[in-house]
Amino acid sequence: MKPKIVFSEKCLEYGSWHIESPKRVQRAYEILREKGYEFVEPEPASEEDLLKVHSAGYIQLLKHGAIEDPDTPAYENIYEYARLSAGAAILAAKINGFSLMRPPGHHVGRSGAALGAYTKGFCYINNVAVAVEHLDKPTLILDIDGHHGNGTQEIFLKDPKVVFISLHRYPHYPGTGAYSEANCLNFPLPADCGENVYLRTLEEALRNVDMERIEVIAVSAGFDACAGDLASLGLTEKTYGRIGEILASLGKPTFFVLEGGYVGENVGKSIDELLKSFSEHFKG
Ligand code: Q9C
Ligand code: ZN
Repeated sequence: MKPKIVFSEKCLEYGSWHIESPKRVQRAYEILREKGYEFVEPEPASEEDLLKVHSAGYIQLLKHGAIEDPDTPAYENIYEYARLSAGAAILAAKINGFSLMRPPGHHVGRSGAALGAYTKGFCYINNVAVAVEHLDKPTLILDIDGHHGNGTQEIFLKDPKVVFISLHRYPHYPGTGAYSEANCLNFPLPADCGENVYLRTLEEALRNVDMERIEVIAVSAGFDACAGDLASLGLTEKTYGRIGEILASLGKPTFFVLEGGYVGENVGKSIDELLKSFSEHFKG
């Protein structure tokens, strides 16, 4: 059975002028609806869930909209939109589904911009981190967004229940992820390296993980490594089918949380390839 898509139209209500736009998610939603996926509605994450990841001071600033940076606007009601996106990640974790929500999350650390980066890169709450803390199980977080998941790394660095793997373009925004550190395994890749290099690197990355100790796989599923997108590594939607197969071969309960990916058509098709292939190959 194909994973269910966690989605609420509320996430389309704000920020139409930004590159991280409602259009990108709306187009992906339409494509997945046409492909016959089932959808479920999320609830907002509780403040208690947010405080497992973020500092009380940061949450307070977010509530008051005092978090603007050059990438990450202080939209009206952004706290509520971010809480719903985080709640969708929690629901995806519970049902092994795919959270198709915005705003994304992997660049925001405990108290704002992470690891020396100057901006939060369109992120307000680290959705995947909130879901992983909610489950509280030994987890592999695999970040396939084309940018380094610097916020997620900051949050889980040296956390014994998490292994974090990120494949990303380097040098590129946010400037981190050039080397591995403790439980955070980073695989910097040159611009437009292409599918073969990418998939070989992913397989090598996964060989570093003691899978016996992992109970859940959380995928920070960004699609801006697609050819022509913001962090292009020259991938196509077919590459995500291969990634789905590799993930399925690990045989663990798996959930997915949308990060970047700014061409809606590519995002929708890539999600379909990823989930179709994952469910075809998964033997749980
Ligand atoms: N304003 C995600 O994919 N680009 N974020 C900065 C100068 C920031 C990407 C360029 C890219 C952030 C979730
Ligand atoms: Zn990205």
